[in-house]
Amino acid sequence: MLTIAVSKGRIYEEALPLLAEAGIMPVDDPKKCRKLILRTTRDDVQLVIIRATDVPTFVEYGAADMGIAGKDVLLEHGAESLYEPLDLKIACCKLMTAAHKDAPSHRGRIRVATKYVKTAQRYFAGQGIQAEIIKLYGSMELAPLVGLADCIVDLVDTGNTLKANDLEPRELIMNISSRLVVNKAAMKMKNQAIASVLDQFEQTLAKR
Ligand code: PRT
Ligand code: MG
Repeated sequence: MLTIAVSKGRIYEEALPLLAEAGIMPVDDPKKCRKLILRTTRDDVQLVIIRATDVPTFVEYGAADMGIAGKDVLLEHGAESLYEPLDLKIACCKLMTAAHKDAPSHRGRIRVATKYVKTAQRYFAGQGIQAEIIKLYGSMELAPLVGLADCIVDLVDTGNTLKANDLEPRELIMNISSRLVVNKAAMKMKNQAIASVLDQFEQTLAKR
């Protein structure tokens, strides 16, 4: 049995066509049922539906053989323990700094609100900027508005969320897309099954 970890939401939606090309179609719809393990049209493949940030953990421990996770999540998790053989080029966005539209560009020590603590630390250190990082779990956009932070580090797609809160994107930290990750032991033990799925994903991507 090959177990693939996927998060509900945009990654799931954008992964479905890729999976379908590999003959993997979930039998249940995770939006309509509460099942966390989804059987598929392939008897030898099942999906586990988990939080986006948990995907690297499931794959690292071998609870899932493969997974689909955003590069943002992988950077923050530290992905040395996983193979990352394929950029699936889905759920694309940008990891950026953002600040109030009227705020001056930062000088000296700054406070940054984000859920990407390690990635932000690495980024500001690389820029030679002294940053105090404040960990939040959501609604980062609020932090500059209420004086909790000078700026935020968050994902930006259309920019509408920033705009709606009088913020603007400032510096690009990284272009983000979702990656296929594979457990290192599974890569050896289930090589044939994994290689064939990888192959089919690659062929589909090449056609896009
Ligand atoms: O929602 P949950 O708490 O379960 O977890 P999650 O937010 O990590 O999951 P989900 O499904 O929202 O995102 C999963 C992955 O999708 C992320 O890890 C990214 O790799 C990718 N992705 C792509 C995005 C976006 N685009 C995105 N725009 N994830 C989040 N956003 C959010 C962003 O954080 C901000 O709040 O959308 C808002 C900005 O969008 P715009 O269009 O207004 O700029
Ligand atoms: Mg979300």
